Amino acid sequence: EEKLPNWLKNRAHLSPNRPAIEFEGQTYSFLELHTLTEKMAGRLASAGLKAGDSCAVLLRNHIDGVVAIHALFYLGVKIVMLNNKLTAKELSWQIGDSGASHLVSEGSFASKLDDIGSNLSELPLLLIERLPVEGMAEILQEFYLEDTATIMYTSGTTGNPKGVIQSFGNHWWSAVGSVLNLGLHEGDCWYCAVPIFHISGLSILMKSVIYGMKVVLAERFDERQANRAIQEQGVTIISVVTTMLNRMVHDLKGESYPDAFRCILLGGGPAPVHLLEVCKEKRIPVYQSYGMTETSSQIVTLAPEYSMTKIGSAGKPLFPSQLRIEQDGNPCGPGMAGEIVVSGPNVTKGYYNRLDATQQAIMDGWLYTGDLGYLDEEGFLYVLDRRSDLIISGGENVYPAEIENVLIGHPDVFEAGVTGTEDEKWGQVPLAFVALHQGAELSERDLLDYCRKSLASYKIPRNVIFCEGLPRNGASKLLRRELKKGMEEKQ
Ligand code: S0N
Ligand code: AMP
Ligand code: MG
Ligand code: MG
Ligand code: MG
Repeated sequence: EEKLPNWLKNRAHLSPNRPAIEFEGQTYSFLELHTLTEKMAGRLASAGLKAGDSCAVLLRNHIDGVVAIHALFYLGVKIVMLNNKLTAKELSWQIGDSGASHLVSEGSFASKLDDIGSNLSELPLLLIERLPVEGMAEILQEFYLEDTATIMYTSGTTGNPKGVIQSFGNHWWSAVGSVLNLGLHEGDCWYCAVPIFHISGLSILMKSVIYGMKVVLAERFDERQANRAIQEQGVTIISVVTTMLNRMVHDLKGESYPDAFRCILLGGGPAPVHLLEVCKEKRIPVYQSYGMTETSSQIVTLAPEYSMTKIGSAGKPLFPSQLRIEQDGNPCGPGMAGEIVVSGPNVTKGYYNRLDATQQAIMDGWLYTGDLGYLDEEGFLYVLDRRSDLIISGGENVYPAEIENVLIGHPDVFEAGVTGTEDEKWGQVPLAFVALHQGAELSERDLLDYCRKSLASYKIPRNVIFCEGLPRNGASKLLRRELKKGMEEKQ
């Protein structure tokens, strides 16, 4: 079995004095980060965590969160990364599904933690600021590439979210694939304002220890702060979703970025061509990418030399990865649209405890993404459409089925359909179409308040449109893409 020396420990051995991470004005070297991590590992071990456990974590972007994540790796504990925007109900479901033995979190989530505690009364909760003062732990000296490092939940087209298994090898090869494309410059510094519970953020932490590169971590995204970090604090690379890039460009106005700033890695959803053109005009170095939780971050990226001539394309696969377009089991030629199918050592082995979903998505080592696209004559990928009705709002995934299930749960609701609608700020937001039971009376506001108990705020429909019935095909399957047609006709 292939293994590598414990990443952060090894990095602290090789380049102890290099800056590892800056948070709220304080910079920690790799040696300091390793020392903090060793201590935290000891404290987590005294609190009961041991090798082979899986542990759910609910954390902010914070130095203590980064230390906690590394400490769990040191202990050989699999980490279930929880999206901190979710409601207690959504979180409880994921924690239960993941089989996590503990929940590691922090006091700032107190009210959510209370509710999770009443749903999962047996689950031990460890607050990182209230761990035993010290403890000794046996630290993993090596990471086996096959071993599970992290599990991240993504919602499905129907039914419940699935835990994507990411191995140490997936993370390693993702970091290697990225650097073989972007290169590594002396003094590189990556700005992380994307959440560390998403692979967009976690992959930056992985790159930091693997490359020996500094990260500037922001607790939350603020466009002025991000622009200032680039202009004044030596940031050379930043990861963003479209909403963030929009806000940064707007905030920049007539100002520009220094020459040393070399890459805005844009991922997590579609990029409007007009925004890419504005960036091109302003000489803002945007690298479009295509990737997903299942590929442990970008798997396709537009290389520097093509960023201007192939505008709108997501680029070519990273060196360790492969891609093809398929329709009805046959490969598509250039220009022909079909499903995007990918493979490589960064691609997940499957979903936690979901053999069916895994076998449906992965065949012969190839992942069927469900996304639609085509390759041009030179092999550049153009993404045309997202997997089954997926709505992406500000880089967060919203599945219509998940919202529909909540809406239908209301006693006055007979049937419900959800679709995405364009939004200038978020790209898309969900829009609900609802038919009530005969004689029922229910206001939009009451129905949305009802949704708030179950759904994260970014999943709450922008509006509810009450209607007589929903468009269905002969087999009575809901035709989500026709929901808005009815609306246009009525207006
Ligand atoms: C866009 C962000 C930063 C917005 O957050 P912000 O401005 O801090 O909002 P809040 O102050 O928290 O809330 C204010 C109000 O706005 C609502 N709201 C917040 N977020 C959203 C949203 N996404 N959609 C709709 N509404 C939202 C709040 O609800 C609140 O309203 P009220 O007051 O009514 O409650 C933030 O959303 C954000 O960080 N987004 C990015 C998330 C992300 O990283 N997604 C990527 C996930 N995908 C992947 O990781 C795979 C691809 C990948 O790896 C990648 C992606 C990007 C870049 C690089 C890579 C890579 O390959 O490395
Ligand atoms: P997630 O794993 O939550 O980040 O979701 C990944 C999904 O985002 C992909 O399956 C695509 O549907 C979508 N996506 C990612 N990159 C792009 C892109 N360049 N263009 C269009 N959609 C994208
Ligand atoms: Mg904000
Ligand atoms: Mg997403
Ligand atoms: Mg009902």
